[in-house]
Amino acid sequence: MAIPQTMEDRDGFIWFNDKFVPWREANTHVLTHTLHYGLGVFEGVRAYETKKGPAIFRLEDHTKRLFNSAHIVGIKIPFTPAQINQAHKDSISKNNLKSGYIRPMAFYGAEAMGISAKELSTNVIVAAWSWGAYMGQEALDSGIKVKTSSLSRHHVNSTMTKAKANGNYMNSILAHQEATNDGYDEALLLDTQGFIAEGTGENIFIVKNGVLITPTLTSALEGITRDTVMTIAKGLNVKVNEKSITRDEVYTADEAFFTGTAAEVTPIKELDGRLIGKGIKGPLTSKIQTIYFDTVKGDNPDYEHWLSYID
Ligand code: PPE
Repeated sequence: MAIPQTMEDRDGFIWFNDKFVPWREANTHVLTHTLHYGLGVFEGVRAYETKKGPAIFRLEDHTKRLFNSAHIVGIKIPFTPAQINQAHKDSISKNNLKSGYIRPMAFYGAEAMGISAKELSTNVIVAAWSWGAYMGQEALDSGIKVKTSSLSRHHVNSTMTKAKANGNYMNSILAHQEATNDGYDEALLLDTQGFIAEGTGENIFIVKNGVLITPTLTSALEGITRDTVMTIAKGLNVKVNEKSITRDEVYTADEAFFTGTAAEVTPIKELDGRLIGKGIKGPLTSKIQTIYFDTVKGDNPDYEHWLSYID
């Protein structure tokens, strides 16, 4: 029987502080500051196979968010955005990928310990590997079962959710564990006021009377897929409303779906045991999902400017 491939034991190369190192040698010390306290920033980016070869979707926007995240938490990235963009492209070509998921991350070194540590170096990696549908093809086709989490999304004045910061994901992992242990596919987190915030790694949309509704961004990540979907909706002349949403508004919505680089456009068929609409992928969700996949795969000339081909 084939031994399952782990994330550390595989062939390929990882961009690590401006050099490509063999995959199995891309290591860091156990006293690395970020490993102890979680202060680091990262992105999740996808490259898709197109007729003109692999293309990275909205690369510049992801890199901008990476630098914004670093700025929010006070990390200095010792590379330019152009260098990081190039590292993404090179990671795809160096690993001979036609498509894949790309994970850039900036993290502190092991020069010192303690929360007071100041003289820390910033390390940057960009890793790329093949990664299919985040929750499986069935999820994209038929939708998922979601549970409102007992855990709140971070308060706006706690870890600051506009930073895609490593430590924020402890909240996501705990919520995801709770939901999946209870037999659901994913969790939906409320903010500290009780309004809908986001999934553990996705923004949420609902559809009501033909209008697309999504929470304001006070306690959620400023999702790039969220922005893509809002742009697609405007192109379809569908009204988009950003506002506070309550969980019972989701129960009574006609359709609902999650968006994210990893999750793409994933329909939600039920929340807390209540079917949403007919409990299937709704018509507007379906239309947006189709346009989304056409867009990322380079089959939509309207949005080709979002693609960075590998040169
Ligand atoms: N909210 C959260 C909390 C989040 O982590 C993501 C991305 C989003 C919203 C959607 O953002 P965007 O990808 O820009 O549309 N989550 C990333 C990490 C997932 C993981 O399992 O790791 C992702 O989708 O790549």
